[in-house]
Amino acid sequence: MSEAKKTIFSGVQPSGKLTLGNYLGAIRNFPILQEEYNCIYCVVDMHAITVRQDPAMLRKQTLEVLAQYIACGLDPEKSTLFIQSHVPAHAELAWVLNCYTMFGEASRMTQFKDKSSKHADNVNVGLFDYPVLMAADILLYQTDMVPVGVDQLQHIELARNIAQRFNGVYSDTFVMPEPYIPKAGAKIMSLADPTRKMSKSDENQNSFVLLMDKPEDIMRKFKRAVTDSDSRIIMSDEKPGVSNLITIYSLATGKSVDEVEKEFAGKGYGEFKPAVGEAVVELLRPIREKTEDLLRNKDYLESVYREGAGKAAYAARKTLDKVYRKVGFVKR
Ligand code: AQP
Repeated sequence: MSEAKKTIFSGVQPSGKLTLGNYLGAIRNFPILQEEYNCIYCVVDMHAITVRQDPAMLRKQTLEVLAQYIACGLDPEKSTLFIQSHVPAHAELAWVLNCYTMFGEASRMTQFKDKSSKHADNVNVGLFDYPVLMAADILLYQTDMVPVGVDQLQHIELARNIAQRFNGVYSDTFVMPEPYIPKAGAKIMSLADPTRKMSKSDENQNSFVLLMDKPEDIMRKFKRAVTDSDSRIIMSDEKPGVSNLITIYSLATGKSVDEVEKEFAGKGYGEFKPAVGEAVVELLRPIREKTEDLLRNKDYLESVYREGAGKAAYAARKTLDKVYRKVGFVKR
């Protein structure tokens, strides 16, 4: 990792299959950034256990996310790819940062409120502490920019507040991270209810598209996507379903919103929805095929995550040593 380049950090939870929302909002941007920056991308398995996971599934999904990172264009020679639980400094820094996070500010996190209502039988302390662990993930690597979907903005703001507080008490220790939010695709909406975010934990299987979905499933989901009774294909706040489909089609084909509106002027949903489905099938086909190939080569995946953890641990240790010294821990 060169000193001159700025650092990018981001992570994805292996808490289920990745959706088109995860891809368009976050992962799609990861490979673009790796040409110019020191990029560190993590599979955040420690975050995933804040809700109940089946252990065998969690192991499988962790490797799947790693394979999908590579299938989406991340090059392990250029970016550091690793699994969060392999670098203990994440948990160690999170503990210290807990002591610099106010209960009140953590209580305001909307994701905690949403997830605790979704998992009312398991509102554990880890779920509450999730944003502090995320702050540790980011601050450990002296991260300049964090590419995420818009739903993560509040957590990045909290990471900045914690960093500022710590820097204020002990002098400059952490770089202040900035969010990197894509202009389009920052919030892909549910296909079944376009007022809600597309989310892999949605009970309605037709509300989300998975990166590993078969073409016929993708086509079915788009044909059923909720729109409205006015059949014009235009971007408008009054037409959240159609606007969401236009965004998806525009990102999948590389056409601008204007071009899409012109292409479908005078045409109805009967033509538009299958066209979006086909564009997404073609966007995801190479990713699915490459992921399947990579998952057949476990030795290669293991070599990637081991080497990645080695590089990440080295960088993380430098920050953690500094933090331990500043708070007054005796040197080991
Ligand atoms: N619908 C979305 N549109 C744009 N970006 C999205 N992201 C998630 N959903 C959308 C972005 O994907 C990255 C990884 O997300 P994550 O796996 O850490 O978890 P999440 O945000 O909790 O995703 P889900 O699908 O909503 O999971 P569940 O259903 O388990 O809560 C992040 O950068 C996120 O912004």
